[in-house]
Amino acid sequence: SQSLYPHPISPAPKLPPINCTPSPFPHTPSLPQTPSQSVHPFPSCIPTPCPSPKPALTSICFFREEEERLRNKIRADHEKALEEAKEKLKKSRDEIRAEIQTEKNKVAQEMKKKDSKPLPPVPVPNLIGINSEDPTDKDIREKRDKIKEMMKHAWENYRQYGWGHNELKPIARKGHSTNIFGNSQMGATIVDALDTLYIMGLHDEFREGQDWIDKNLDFSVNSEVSVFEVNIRFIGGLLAAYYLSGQEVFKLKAVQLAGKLLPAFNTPTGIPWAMVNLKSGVGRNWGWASAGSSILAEFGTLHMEFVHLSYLTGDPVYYNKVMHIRKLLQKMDRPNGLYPNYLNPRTGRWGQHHTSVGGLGDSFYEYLLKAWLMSDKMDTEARKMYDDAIEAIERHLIRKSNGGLTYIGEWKNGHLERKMGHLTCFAGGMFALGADGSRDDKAGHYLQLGAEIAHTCHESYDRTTLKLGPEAFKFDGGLEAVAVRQNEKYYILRPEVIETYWYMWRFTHDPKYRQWGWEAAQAIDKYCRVSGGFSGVKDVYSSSPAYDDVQQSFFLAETLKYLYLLFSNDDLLPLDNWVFNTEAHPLPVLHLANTTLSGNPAYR
Ligand code: DMJ
Repeated sequence: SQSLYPHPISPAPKLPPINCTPSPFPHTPSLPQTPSQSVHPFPSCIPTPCPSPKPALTSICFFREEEERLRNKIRADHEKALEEAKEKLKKSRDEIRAEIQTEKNKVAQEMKKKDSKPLPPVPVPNLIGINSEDPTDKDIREKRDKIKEMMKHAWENYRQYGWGHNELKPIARKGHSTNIFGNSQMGATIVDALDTLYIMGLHDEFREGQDWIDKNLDFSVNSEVSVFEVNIRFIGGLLAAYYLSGQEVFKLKAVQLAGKLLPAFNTPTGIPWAMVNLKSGVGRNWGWASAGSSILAEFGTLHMEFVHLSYLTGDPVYYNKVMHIRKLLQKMDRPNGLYPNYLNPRTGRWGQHHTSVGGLGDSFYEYLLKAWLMSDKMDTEARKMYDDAIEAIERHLIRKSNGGLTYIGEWKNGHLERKMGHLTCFAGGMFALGADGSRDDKAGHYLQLGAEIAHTCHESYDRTTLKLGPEAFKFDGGLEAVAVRQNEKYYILRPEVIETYWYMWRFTHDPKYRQWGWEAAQAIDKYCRVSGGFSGVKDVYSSSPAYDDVQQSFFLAETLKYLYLLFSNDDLLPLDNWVFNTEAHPLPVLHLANTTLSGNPAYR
């Protein structure tokens, strides 16, 4: 804690006499910074007056004058400090306290000014499909209107009961947060929901959100946050809001926040910590992660946002950080060609050899594909890494159950666990999205694989009482797509299954995907809607499930957005022009011929 009183000031120090042996390096004398650190350039010397006019060899004289000048300056500074201290001590405790506060405010103001300097202008990418006509089919229009009404219900209640908090407790009707957002009220739901509000045409609500962000979103807080979550929800959300609306404030906030995440990369390998304190910059990993490791799906899900940050600021620092991660991964051996979920950021070695396309691994694979798409298919290195990874996944993790359901298991301790997570269901959409451009022109195969995963995940919903999917489901001992353990039976408003329906709809226009999406929307409205918003449920096999009392921010960012897009025309955010980050925030494809990013030929 800061003392209110200055340290007692001692009288001006006695300086050593001037000495005269010239320094062996007369042009680079180490001039004293403070009396205690001073290194005298003349170890033994007797003062002599300077000759006038100066002879040619005047270096000794020059240094003596310089020494004299410094001596006088130090003395004057010291006396000034002494006077100021005496003056200060005459003041009351409260006056001193007030002065300190004023000084602090001044510094904070100046930092704020520095932080909000306008960023250099960059060519705006070609933004296509921000608006679209209403669907002509009345039934589809009505379904879309229903999704919009659900969004309004979620937003209104958050605004009324949780405004500024990260999330909402819809039953208790108050704010909610988890440790991924640290201990601050950073309005996660506002930032995450912005682009959904925008594309739904909820412009008043969008403006409310913008106003809150402008006035209240502050990142100089002493709060330890998840680098991954803050990146996908906040930076992704702010960037998407910027591109859609053109409002500078979102770009500025995204860049300010990114600056606060950078210290997380200060590890011996450059693989970032999972968490960083936004104020101190101190980072660390989750206690539960294998041997102090960072998580593949966390450090491998920064690429899209960081490339956009470099694009918008002209500063390659963000791009370099994520390319460094990629290079490091490329050099590493991979057991069976698979990427383990854990990597130690101190040693650069893998932790436990667990591999998953669900939690802990999922969006790493997604971002390899999307890095390629986002670069207008120029970043072929990313595409190759994706193709290699997917081939290994197909070989080792993808199986067909006895009942004919294709599933993606998890590699653990040398064997395949026949369990699939709700999170893994996003992969159906990913396979479909990556079909075009696949190796050996296996587009048909990957579209088919996407359809099979969509079918399996639909079965996991259909085999429950609530018609909502469990967190994890098994294909073992006669079981097919059902959860076994009580703690895997919950549904927390997750988007992945609906996300896959939407991608499959865009690529095939098979009406069953709209049908399945509508079934899910109705089930959510029936079983998760409460008067104070939407809540997760603890058991999808129970006809009267308990609520978990959390309205997740990704429900507004993803679940409702994918549903809305499922019942919209394809020219709303077309997939040739937009790439959705893993939190469903759309970022435009960058035709980067006109940027100065270095390092990867794709960006020259
Ligand atoms: C979201 O935050 C993102 O989709 C993330 O990639 C994983 N899961 C949640 C939603 O389930």
